[in-house]
Amino acid sequence: MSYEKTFKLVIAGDGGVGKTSLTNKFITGVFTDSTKITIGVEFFVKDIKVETLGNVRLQIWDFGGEERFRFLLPTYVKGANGVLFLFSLTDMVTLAHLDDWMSILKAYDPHLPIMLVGAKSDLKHLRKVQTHEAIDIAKSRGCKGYVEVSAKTGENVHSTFETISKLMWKHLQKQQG
Ligand code: G3D
Ligand code: MG
Repeated sequence: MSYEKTFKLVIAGDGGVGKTSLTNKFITGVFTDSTKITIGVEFFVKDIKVETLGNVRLQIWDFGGEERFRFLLPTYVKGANGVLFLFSLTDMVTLAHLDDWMSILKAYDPHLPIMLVGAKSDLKHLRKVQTHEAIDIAKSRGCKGYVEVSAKTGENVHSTFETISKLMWKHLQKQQG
């Protein structure tokens, strides 16, 4: 099987928003209640079949969002084809941090496809960010889409990776003219 469509996908966002849980759920289909803090960067590969694209190989970079690893970020986004920016629907501050990340990502590639992802959608009673607020922010910051996911229930997990795959392919084709 050939993988001409190999993408580097960066999972960005603050510590604790659910990056590792989402990645685990997507890769293994399992939600684990206690994830360890990600030190530096963790790296995964998953092959999927995407409607209209065919076989896609995703290299997923799950970043330790903790402040002390920030210095790694510019190196880490090098060669990225797309980004899922995660925030927790239970914590407005994690959404406010989108701008910090955007400046780093845009400096690397102003047209890099970035999807805004509201995580932990199952925690309805703890929700602090409304869907329309997140959509407004996604639009105003030039994100290519907005989706709400739950690594716990699996809601929208697979489709999120499919959508970003399509966006990355479109972007790559533009780059290659
Ligand atoms: P990070 O990789 O962005 O730092 P983690 O975040 O994936 O490590 O998740 C941080 C905490 O949030 C974990 O709980 C994890 O179980 C929880 N979490 C992640 N995604 C979801 C989700 O979709 N639903 C719910 N209910 N919880 C989620 P702990 O207790 O280990 O801190
Ligand atoms: Mg993590």
